[in-house]
Amino acid sequence: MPASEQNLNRESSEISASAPNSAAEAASSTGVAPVLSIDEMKEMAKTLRRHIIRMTAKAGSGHPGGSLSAVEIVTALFFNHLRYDPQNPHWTDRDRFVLSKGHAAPLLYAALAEAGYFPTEELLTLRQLGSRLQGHADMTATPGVEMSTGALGQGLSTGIGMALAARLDRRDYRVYVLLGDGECEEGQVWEAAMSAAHFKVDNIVAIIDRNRQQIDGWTYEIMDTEPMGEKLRSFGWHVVDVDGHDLTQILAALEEAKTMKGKPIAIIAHTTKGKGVSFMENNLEFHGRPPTADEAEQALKELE
Ligand SMILES: Cc1ncc(C[n+]2csc(CCOP(=O)(O)OP(=O)(O)O)c2C)c(N)n1
Ligand SMILES: [Mg+2]
Repeated sequence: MPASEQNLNRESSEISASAPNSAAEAASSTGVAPVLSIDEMKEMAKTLRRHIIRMTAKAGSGHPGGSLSAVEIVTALFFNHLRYDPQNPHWTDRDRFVLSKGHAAPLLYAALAEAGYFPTEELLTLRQLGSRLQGHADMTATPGVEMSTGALGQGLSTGIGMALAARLDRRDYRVYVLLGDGECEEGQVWEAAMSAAHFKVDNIVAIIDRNRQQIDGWTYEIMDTEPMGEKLRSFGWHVVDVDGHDLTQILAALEEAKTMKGKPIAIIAHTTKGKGVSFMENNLEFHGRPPTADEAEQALKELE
């Protein structure tokens, strides 16, 4: 039986998130994260998009729109910028990535698999009973998932906790939190924003996927979050705007963030929901509906 099938057929009891066997194992890195060129990252972005289409089509449920909009953000992080070790997910000095918009789990799983945390064949078990790839990110189930998310509004708070822990422990890892723009309507996001500035947390980067849509409408219709940059600046953040589909701009902003002292950094990434598939772009329907078999076929053709 090919490895892919073996994986799909594994019982849930055989699949458990990899935990460190000892404190020494958690402390030391045994592998390296990939660092791809811009051209290689463009290919990787397409690969991640194809995974998202296949996974959600096979599962018959899931959130393709908000997964597709953040593909370049996650590609730049996982395949060029972040420090981590897929062989040792609990390595103490790894950078932390928190997917606060936890419904974009298909994107996170696709990146984790391509980064080497688990086999890519496992991606097709998305949302199956017993799979460790559930509909929303679960830190107790999936290697590489730092925080359980899906209830929107909480990721920035937990990310700040991780960043403050680094400071207390005198470690230089950094924390990256990806938020949705609709998610930013949650009050907790602004409590977190206020505390990050107050405590001068400069080892955290909040990246806002500014696709201008949420579950059932445009953000300006449901609850206008503009001017997002001015709001964050008034809370004491350093804010950078980028084209969220331009890898060079995203990477430049991430590098700029590393130089910031005494202030938290927000990157507002202007994106298109459903990016990369013509009939999904800016189409609210695909926030939480998977492609049908025919739609998946057409999408995959566009992503060749
Ligand atoms: C606390 C909470 N309220 C409501 C939801 C239901 N919900 C899931 S996704 C979503 C819209 C999120 O929009 P946005 O943050 O803009 O995500 P994106 O556009 O990136 O998919 C909502 C309301 C939730 N997951 N958590
Ligand atoms: Mg949105």
